[in-house]
Amino acid sequence: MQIGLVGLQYSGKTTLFNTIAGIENPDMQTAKEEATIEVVKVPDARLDKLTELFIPKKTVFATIEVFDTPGLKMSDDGKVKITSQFLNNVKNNDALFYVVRQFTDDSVAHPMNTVNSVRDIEFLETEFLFHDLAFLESRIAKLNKEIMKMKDDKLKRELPLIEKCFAHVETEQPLRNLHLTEDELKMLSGYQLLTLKPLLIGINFDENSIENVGETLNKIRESLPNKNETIIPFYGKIEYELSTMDDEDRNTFMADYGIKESALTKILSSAYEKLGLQSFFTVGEDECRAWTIKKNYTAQDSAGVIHTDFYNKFIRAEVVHYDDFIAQGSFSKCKDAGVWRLEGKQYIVVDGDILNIRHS
Ligand SMILES: Nc1nc2c(ncn2[C@@H]2O[C@H](COP(=O)(O)OP(=O)(O)OP(=O)(O)O)[C@@H](O)[C@H]2O)c(=O)[nH]1
Ligand SMILES: [Mg+2]
Repeated sequence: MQIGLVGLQYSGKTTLFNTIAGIENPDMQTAKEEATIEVVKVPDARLDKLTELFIPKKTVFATIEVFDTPGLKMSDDGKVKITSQFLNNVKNNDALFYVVRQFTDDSVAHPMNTVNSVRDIEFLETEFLFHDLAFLESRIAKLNKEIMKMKDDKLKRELPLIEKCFAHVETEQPLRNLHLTEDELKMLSGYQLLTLKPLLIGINFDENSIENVGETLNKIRESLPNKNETIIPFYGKIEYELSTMDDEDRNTFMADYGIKESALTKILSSAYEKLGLQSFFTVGEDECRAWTIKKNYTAQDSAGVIHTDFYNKFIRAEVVHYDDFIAQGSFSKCKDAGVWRLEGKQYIVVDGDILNIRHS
C-alpha cells in the first residue's frame, strides 16, 4: 500500500514523514521535485505477542510505502499549480494524506499568509476538482472523436462512465463519493483522477493547542462541505521530537502531553479502514508474519498473497483466530476447544486469523 503525503508548502509534510519513517538526522532541503519514499513497518502488538510465543528466526511486519511530496506552490494568480511532476509522484498512491497546517509559528511562512485550515482544505479540494474536471472534459471530447472514426466497443463503454464522472465533478463533488463498481474503477485505473483517491485529512496542531483539539476539529468539520471526511489530528513538531526518544521516555512524554496515539498509529488505522484492509498472520519457528489483505478476501485469495502457487494449488486452510490462540495457548489446545478449523476456498478471512495453507 502506498500513501502520499500532500499539501501546501510548509504545512509539515516532511516533519511528519521523518517521524513515521523514523529518520533521525533528516536532510530538510526541499529543492527536490520527486517524492521521497520510505518503507514503513506497520506496528502490530499481536505480531509482537506471537513472536514472543514462537521465538521465530524472523518476524516480518506488514509494510506500507510513504511518499513525501514537495509542497504545492502558489503561482502569482493565487492558484496552486498541479504539475505533471506532482501527478507523477502520486500516480500509484492508494490514498492521499493531506497535511494541513494548524500550528502557528511566525518563523514559518504560510503560502497564503495566514493560518486557516478550512480554507486550505477547500482550496486543495477545489484545485483537485478543477484538475479532474479538465481531464474528464478532454477525455469526453477525445472519446467522441475516436468513436466516430472507429467502432470500438471498449471506447463506447468508457464514454458513459466518463460522462457520469464529469457530471458528478461538475456538482463540485469528489469522485471518491461516487459509488462506482469494481469494473468501473478498473476502467478508470489508468487515469490520474485526484478526487478518486481515498483522502485522509491530517491537521497539524502545535503542542499548545492539545487541550482544545476536540473543539477545533468539530469547528473544522462543521465548516467543510463534506461532513464525513476522515480528519486526523497530529502534532508535527512535538511528535517528531518524541519519535527520536527511547520507548520509555516517549511513553512518559506522550502521557504528559495527553497524546494517546502516535500519528503513525492513527494514520495506519484510518488508512486500513478507508481502504478496507485487514491483517492475517502466518506463524512458525522460522517466521512469524503479518499479511495485508482486503476485507472480503477468501482463504484462497489470501493464500495467493503469500504465493501464487498457494492460490493455484490450494487445498484447505487451517484457521485459528489470534484471540482464540492467545486464550488457549497452543494449537493442540485450540483443537481440543474446537476453535481450530479446516476451511475451504470460499472461507472469508477475518482480521486476526492465523492461517496455515495446505496445498498440493
Ligand atoms: N511550530 C511548529 N512548526 C512546525 C510543525 N510542523 C512543522 N513545522 C515547521 O515548519 C517548517 C516546514 O516544515 P516541513 O515539514 O518542512 O514542511 P513541508 O510541508 O514538508 O514543506 P515543503 O516540503 O516545503 O512544502 C519547518 O521549519 C518545521 O520545523 C509544528 O507542528 N509546529
Ligand atoms: Mg517537505
